[in-house]
Amino acid sequence: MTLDGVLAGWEGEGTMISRDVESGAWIVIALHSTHLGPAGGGTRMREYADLAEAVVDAQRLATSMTYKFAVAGFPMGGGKAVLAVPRGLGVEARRDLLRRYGARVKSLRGAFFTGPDVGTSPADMDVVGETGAPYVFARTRSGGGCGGSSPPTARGVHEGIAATLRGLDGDASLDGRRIAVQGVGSVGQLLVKSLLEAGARVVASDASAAVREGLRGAGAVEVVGIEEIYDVPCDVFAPCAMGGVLNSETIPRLRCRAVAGAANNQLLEAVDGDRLRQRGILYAPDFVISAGGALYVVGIEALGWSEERAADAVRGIGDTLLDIYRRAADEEVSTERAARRLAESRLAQSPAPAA
Ligand code: PPY
Repeated sequence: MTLDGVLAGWEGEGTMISRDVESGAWIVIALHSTHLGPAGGGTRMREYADLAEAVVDAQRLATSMTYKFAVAGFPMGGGKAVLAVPRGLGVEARRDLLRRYGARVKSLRGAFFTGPDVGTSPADMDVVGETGAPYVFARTRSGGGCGGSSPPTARGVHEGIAATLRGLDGDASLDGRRIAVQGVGSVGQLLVKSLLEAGARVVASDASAAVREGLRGAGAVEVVGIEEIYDVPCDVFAPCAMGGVLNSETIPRLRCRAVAGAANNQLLEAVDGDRLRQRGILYAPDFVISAGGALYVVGIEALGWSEERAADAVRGIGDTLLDIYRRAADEEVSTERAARRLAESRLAQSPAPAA
């Protein structure tokens, strides 16, 4: 798609694009909605084929953040930033880019809050925060933040998988269940660990051959190739890598009873939610099950919550999913559509409800 088409076709509030001349990176900040509060969302850093692809990614991720906060009843809107970097960016150049990016975030004067995402870490947020404070969340603990969003994201997904199993057959126990995890990155590896501790049998894959080798060496999980993960017979398929993995090519191959994982934007198109429903596969909408990091970080750093209260919000993801599964069954729609309806009803309430 052309950049004109991408920018014209989005229903969000605005997309800001700036060129970081020194590094050759593009800085894309997409603000989808500030209706319920300032737009919050992580900063993704990776290489893209072109600027249009980076903008589409930022916009889709920003939209998902609006839904994520709305379903959770948080006074926050949805946004996302993408740093589309050139190949081979050096450590120093990367750090300088993060500092200039922080200044860009600060120039928005609080319309956008950010934190880590794919390709950035809490330590990176310390650097962004040098110029972007106070609009930078999930810094390291020594940097004054809550230490990152991956652990609460993984905890929320674990709760969500258990709730999804309960939704399937009334039993939330993970003991003896077979779970296929796609992507063993910062969230996926924590999820694999907690699933194993709960007695699940884990089959895993990762795009990196080195990561697959490491997993094989550790011996606790069965490792399959990146294409084979879709064909694994299992109770739950847990996408924890990139978006768009549930589509007309992959859905017919799935041999799972449910899909419940951490990745953002798992469905390539909304109709893929219907495809899953037609196949009788229970789908945990990604913007619900992956919200743990956002809820924990925003709860603690923006809303002044205690760790206990934030942990309760993360645990609540399980009940939220069960509520959505009931609504979907009652309304005879996909779980994706039921979750969107719930978010849209919250967005229609004005002023924003207090969290
Ligand atoms: C996500 O859940 O995908 C996020 O981007 C989490 C988030 C939200 C707000 C600030 C930092 C990270």
